[in-house]
Amino acid sequence: MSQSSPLVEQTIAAFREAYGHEPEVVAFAPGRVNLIGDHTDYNDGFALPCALQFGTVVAAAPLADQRIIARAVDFGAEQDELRIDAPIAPLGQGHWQNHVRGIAAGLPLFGLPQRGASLAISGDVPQGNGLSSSASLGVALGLALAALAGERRPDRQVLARVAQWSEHQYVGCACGLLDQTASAFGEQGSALLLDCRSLAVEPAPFPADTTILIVPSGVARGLVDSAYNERRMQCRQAAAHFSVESLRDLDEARLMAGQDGCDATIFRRARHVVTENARTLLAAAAMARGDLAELGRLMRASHASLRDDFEVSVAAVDALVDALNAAIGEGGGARMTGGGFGGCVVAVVAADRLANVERALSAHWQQAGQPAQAHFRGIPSAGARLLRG
Ligand code: GAF
Repeated sequence: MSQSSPLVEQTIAAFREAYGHEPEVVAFAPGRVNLIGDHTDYNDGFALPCALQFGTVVAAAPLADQRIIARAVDFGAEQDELRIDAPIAPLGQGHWQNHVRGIAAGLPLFGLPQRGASLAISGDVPQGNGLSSSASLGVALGLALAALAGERRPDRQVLARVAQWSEHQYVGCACGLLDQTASAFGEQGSALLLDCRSLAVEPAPFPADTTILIVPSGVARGLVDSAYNERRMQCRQAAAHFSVESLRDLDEARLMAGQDGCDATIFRRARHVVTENARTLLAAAAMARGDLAELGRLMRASHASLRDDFEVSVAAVDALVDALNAAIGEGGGARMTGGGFGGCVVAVVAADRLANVERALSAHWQQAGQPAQAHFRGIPSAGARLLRG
């Protein structure tokens, strides 16, 4: 994302039109796709996401008073206005304004500065696909507001935490830190191995000649409306049953030893997290060796576990994953990605399998009797940054 990209130009133009002058700061934060390690982040586990080429742009300039005025370019130029020298109330669930309000309320709590500001916001993360439009919005807002108040290089971990706090307190989703960390720390050409306990982030470069394909399933998802928060509670129940601080502390032997007396659903939730953590570490090692066959095997097993043990997949996603995996063969793999309940499928594909995969996708949509969903390549991209200011 550069100063001259259409999204950035459009946001700056909208800022000018709304406020009659130039923005002082322009911040960008990307969306992400997760290759493996889902529903592990809030269990202190591992994940392997990759920041993408699209995200949210926030153009900002200081105001002389303590107001924040925010204009959402993508929502018919709707505007929100709040004061940062008074308690900031959330609106009802589902309002975009809650993201702005949550970040404005959260920044001072995490030691980051802010000041009165006028903002224009626009994004190009495909909505409802589980590609973290929400985290990219939160991180971009935090960066823009902190930069405007003089902190141009805020600690990226703190930025991620503010955005997560805002999701919990203002947006209504008890998410982990996966999405915000990926958005803040993204690296060009690389996925990221996240340890959600120590918060260590390590680059995991892609093997040469691989493509990341992102294929929408046609089933839109919504984190808050879904059973996401319920899954998080079930994981806490599982940790209590196994007497561990979090499911990260459980290994397969202890899991099996503690099965007696455990509710069958709670046991399956725990089994997903334990096995997914192990798969994620193996997947990072397979990427480092350039072993696409092993990466693909792990992605398939991850999908089966999310479908059967964690029960967050849907039939349309399962069918798409099966069609992709059949066409990919040993040259990579495909799985659902993110929170689940619809959204898109991610595939890592060796260059020599791509033509086969494209053919299989056309056949899949025809057979499903559905309009073909446009798929696209994910480009592993850098994390949140200032484009101006
Ligand atoms: C959503 C959440 F926001 C993340 O924190 C993570 O739990 C993910 O679902 C599942 O891995 O994106």
